[in-house]
Amino acid sequence: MRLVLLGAPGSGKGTQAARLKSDLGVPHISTGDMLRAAVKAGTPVGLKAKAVMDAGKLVSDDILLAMLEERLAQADAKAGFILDGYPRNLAQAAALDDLLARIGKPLSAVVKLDVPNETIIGRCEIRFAAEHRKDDNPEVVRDRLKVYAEQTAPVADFYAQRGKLQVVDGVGALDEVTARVKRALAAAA
Ligand code: B4P
Repeated sequence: MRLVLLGAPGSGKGTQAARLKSDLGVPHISTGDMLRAAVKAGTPVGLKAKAVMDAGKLVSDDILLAMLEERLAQADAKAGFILDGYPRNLAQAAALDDLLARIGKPLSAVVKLDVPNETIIGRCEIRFAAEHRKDDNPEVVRDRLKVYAEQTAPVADFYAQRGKLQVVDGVGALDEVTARVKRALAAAA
């Protein structure tokens, strides 16, 4: 299974990917987690990414593609992957298509978690209070939603035009949302 999870920041991509990975027997690859680990470790990528992430903007496409290529080349990704947070704009979607075509492994499915902005703002407020992630600050969340609407929302159309997109309601108990994603994957198979 080579799955892309799409959705606005805070729509639950990371949460659902973590629940699906053992079922699907593939790793959860989160570009947000990879960038946060690079920031924490103070690597050259992390140093470049920190201010951009704290402001809720997108880190450069070159950095992301290099990071992703390296990750997909690792042994555990041979069986497939759940990609969470990538692609985030049309250039990244085209780069991913090229990369997967080169290795002869196209995507199996693309699932978008649909969650209204008010719900997202509420979820990020709760996480901000608990974890103090700078990009969960309510003002930054509004900026991230703007970046999402302008740059990431067209990625869903990109996959819809290729007949790959399944849209799932991302509001509800975690188990309910997981069950909806599984049903969407079964329908896509
Ligand atoms: P991400 O790490 O991808 O953003 P996220 O907010 O964690 O989104 P996610 O949808 O995974 O939400 P989660 O499950 O955690 O990106 C962070 C930043 O990294 C970006 O802004 C950007 O700067 C950079 N970046 C990453 N990828 C990039 C790329 N490809 N190109 C350029 N830049 C990139 O859920 C959020 C909260 O909601 C959690 O607290 C969770 O507990 C809660 N929740 C989830 N599901 C729920 C439910 N059903 N009900 C109630 N609460 C729920």
